[in-house]
Amino acid sequence: MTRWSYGPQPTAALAGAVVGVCGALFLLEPKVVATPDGGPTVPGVPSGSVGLGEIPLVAVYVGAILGTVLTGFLLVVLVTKGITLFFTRGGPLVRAYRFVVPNSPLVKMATGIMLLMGVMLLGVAMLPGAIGDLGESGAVSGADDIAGDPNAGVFAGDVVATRPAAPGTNDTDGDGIPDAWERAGETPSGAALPGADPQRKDLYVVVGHDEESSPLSDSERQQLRSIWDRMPVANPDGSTGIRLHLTTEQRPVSGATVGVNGTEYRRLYSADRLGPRRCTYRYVALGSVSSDRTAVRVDAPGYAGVVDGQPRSEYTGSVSFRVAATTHALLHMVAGELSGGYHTSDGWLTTGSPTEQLSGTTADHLNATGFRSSSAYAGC
Ligand SMILES: [Ca+2]
Repeated sequence: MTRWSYGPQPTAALAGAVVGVCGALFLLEPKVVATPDGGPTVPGVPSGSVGLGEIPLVAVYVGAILGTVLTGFLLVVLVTKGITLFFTRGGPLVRAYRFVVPNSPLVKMATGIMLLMGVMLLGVAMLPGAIGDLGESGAVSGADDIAGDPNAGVFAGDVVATRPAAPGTNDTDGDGIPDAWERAGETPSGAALPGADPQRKDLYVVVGHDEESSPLSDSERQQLRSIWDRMPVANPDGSTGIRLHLTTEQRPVSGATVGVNGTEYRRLYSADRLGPRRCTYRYVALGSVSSDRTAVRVDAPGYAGVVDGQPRSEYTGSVSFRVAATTHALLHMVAGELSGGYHTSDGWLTTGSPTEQLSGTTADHLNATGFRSSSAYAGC
């Protein structure tokens, strides 16, 4: 009787190879716990890919090949031992086997092919799952896991917080004009911002006058610029002071008369008059306030106001009365409400005759809050 050869079988080696590949892929499955590179981060979870993402691809392939060879070798040894045991101790089973499977090379080959097909089908069924986890879907599902956990709210909040600010919204110096506009030298709607500096507070003002008032003189313009430049208000570049950019209207304004409690000055702040400068430039009209005791009507905070355009003999300061009143009006516009009200006991914002300086209260306020805007003006 021909004795079986129990040496290594091709089918056993192939089965070992497939099982080895599957085993290697399973053991090296990526443990993705973070989001894709560049994505939002979550507190306590490192950003970027971790797990397989940090292992070089070459090492993965070498590991898979070594695992395949070793597992295949072990499987071949075990199968050989098993077959040996089967034919030496099998008794009736061996006789039954030889009855069903005649000892011919043709039958052995057919049995081997069937085994090979079975192992291949098993391998094909197992591989897609393992390969899918190695692809991009791993990182995406990691992000989904984070979004689905109890910290989902934190995750969503971080997305918003880490998203870059919308273009044109950063205002480093707090003057109410976005940095991007200041760097461009104009607003998106086309209003020029000559000399703007995103590191220094700039205040753009149009000053008009009615038929009864004269426009600002060169001397008054210089006085205004000097007053604002000396204000003890801090800038990000380490300097102090506010740059006043004055535009003087040449044509007189009609209707620059306001009642003592009136808000007619808001009508002067029109798109016809300001054009694209509206909501960025402030507007002061040298006109008339219908009161002997009041010289300024203005919104605090706001964009427009009327200042008495006629000199007042009772004012004895070093600058013109109109300059003092215009400074008072502009400070109301940019500062808004101070702690304890709108006026101060000293400085430019007193209700009486001002000491010609910025009070500590107003300086602290401007340093803390920057320039205010107002929603009382349509479109601003
Ligand atoms: Ca600025």
